[in-house]
Amino acid sequence: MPVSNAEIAAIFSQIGDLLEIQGANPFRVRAYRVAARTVGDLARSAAQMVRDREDLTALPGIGEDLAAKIREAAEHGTVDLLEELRRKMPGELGRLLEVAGLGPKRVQVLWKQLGITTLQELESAAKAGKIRMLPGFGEKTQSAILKDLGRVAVAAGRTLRPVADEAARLLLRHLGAVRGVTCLDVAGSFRRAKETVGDLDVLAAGEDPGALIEAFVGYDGVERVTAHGETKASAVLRSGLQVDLRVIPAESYGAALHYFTGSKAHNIAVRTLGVKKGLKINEYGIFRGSRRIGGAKEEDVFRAVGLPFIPPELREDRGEIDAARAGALPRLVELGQIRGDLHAHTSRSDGQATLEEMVEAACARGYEYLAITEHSRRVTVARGLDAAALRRRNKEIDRLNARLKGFVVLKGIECDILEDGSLDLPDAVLAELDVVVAAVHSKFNLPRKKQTERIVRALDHPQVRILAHPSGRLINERDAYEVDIERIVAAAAERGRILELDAHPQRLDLDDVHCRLAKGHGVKVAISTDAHATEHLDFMRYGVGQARRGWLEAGDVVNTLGLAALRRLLKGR
Ligand code: DGT
Ligand code: CA
Ligand code: CA
Repeated sequence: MPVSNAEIAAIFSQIGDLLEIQGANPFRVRAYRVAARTVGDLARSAAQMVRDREDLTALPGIGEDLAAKIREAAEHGTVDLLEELRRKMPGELGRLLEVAGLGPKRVQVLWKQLGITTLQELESAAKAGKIRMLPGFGEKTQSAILKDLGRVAVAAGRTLRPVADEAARLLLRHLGAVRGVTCLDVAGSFRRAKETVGDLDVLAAGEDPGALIEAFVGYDGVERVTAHGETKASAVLRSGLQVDLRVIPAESYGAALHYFTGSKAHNIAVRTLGVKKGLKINEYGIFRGSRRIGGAKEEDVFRAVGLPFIPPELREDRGEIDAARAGALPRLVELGQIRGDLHAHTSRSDGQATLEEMVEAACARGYEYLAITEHSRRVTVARGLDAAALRRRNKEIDRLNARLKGFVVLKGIECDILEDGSLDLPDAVLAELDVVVAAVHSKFNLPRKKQTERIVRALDHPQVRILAHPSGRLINERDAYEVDIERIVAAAAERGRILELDAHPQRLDLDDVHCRLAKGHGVKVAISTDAHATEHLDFMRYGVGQARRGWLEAGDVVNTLGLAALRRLLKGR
């Protein structure tokens, strides 16, 4: 199997971390981080580009040296520089940086003075009270470290959607080719569309269970097999993702699919309903006494307890059973109902594609509109636009719109919210746009009250329509900033503002719970991809998955509207 983009990105970001701890030149550190992002966000396989001898220096932020390192990573699965840094710097030093409050300087002190190189050692030292004695540390830092260690350990074990989706797609294609296969599904959190998965739970049925198991353990994406039985096997894939395969008899398949889809809390609630009806429900079927009364189809399980089918995304025991019983399940929004995207970048700021390329890609996805929302001037790393550049950009869009039929490019901005809640561009230029998306990109560490007031003030601005990625989290990388989301939702409701569900797989922000909170307040949601390349428009499906987990229906999502209705909504208060 070729080395994946995610693997190359991980190599570069580890190099960045280790260089930083070593005290290397910050520009050099940043170059590796940028390269990690560039490769990680590529929709095409970097390894394939290397085989095709493509010019890698055409990629943003990639010079000759980094291009050579991409080739090295693609060909050998590792890079000499990383191996050398690791020899010099043992353990998990890079991962210590993920702990809140630990920068490279502090990690260096921990390493040099206490010999700490792993999260485990860090925890022991903190518990023993050794950290607060170090120069530049203190009681507060020590307890902050202890508090954050758990999060870092958990985050490290969970896999993001794109990696899980790709692994599942390739594995199902492989298993689907086995003779006599009749059913094949990925259950578990994957099927519930959770934003990250702990492992993949694959279920299969077919004439020849042995052949399925052998095909699985012999799959070339498998790094090592950890269990190998007659109807069940487990393995770790080369991406590090753990997979369980269970081969199920056809008469039990639906019951098993329900059971292994979970969640556990939902299963327990359904099983309890069964008990009240004198039924036993488990992964083998539905039983009255010792007599099997169903279980071949997943619907059998729900029918047995008097419920309609509950979509997997709702199965968290968060009220879905009561809603089902009352006939009040939501009609969840579907990918096919999405008619446009309201947050995208082009190469005018930090995107990878031109305006024309982005528009062509949006048309190819059947959309009616695409809002181009470049960054504003304050976000210098993303080459944000000032008023003059924005006006030039608007003219370019006008010229393009004049040529387009049945598709409209909306003039937008992802306008930076400054520390005091004011916007990064003058009102006059904002008023010339179709949609102003406001976003926080700095001062993540303001106190909760200040951060909340800052954002509410931005929502007060008469031109602001959409608040982008409201919590600011980056999954597995950065927690949400301290902010009162309930207050922001209430403020959005009062002002008729829209909240974004940023569909980038590392953001998925709003999260599921906050989507539902928004819906409860009558606040509309925009599912937007925040695309920085044409292929990123496909992140929409992750956003729709999250929206479904948040109980959203088409009527809750503004980009299910046709252009005319959307324009009315954006113009209104
Ligand atoms: P993950 O893998 O951490 O992202 O989350 P899940 O939900 O995929 O959990 P996993 O892989 O441990 O188990 C898959 C499903 O199997 C889970 O969602 C529900 C079911 N399950 C596992 N253990 C139990 C249990 O002890 N009782 C019940 N009722 N169901 C269970
Ligand atoms: Ca799982
Ligand atoms: Ca599992």
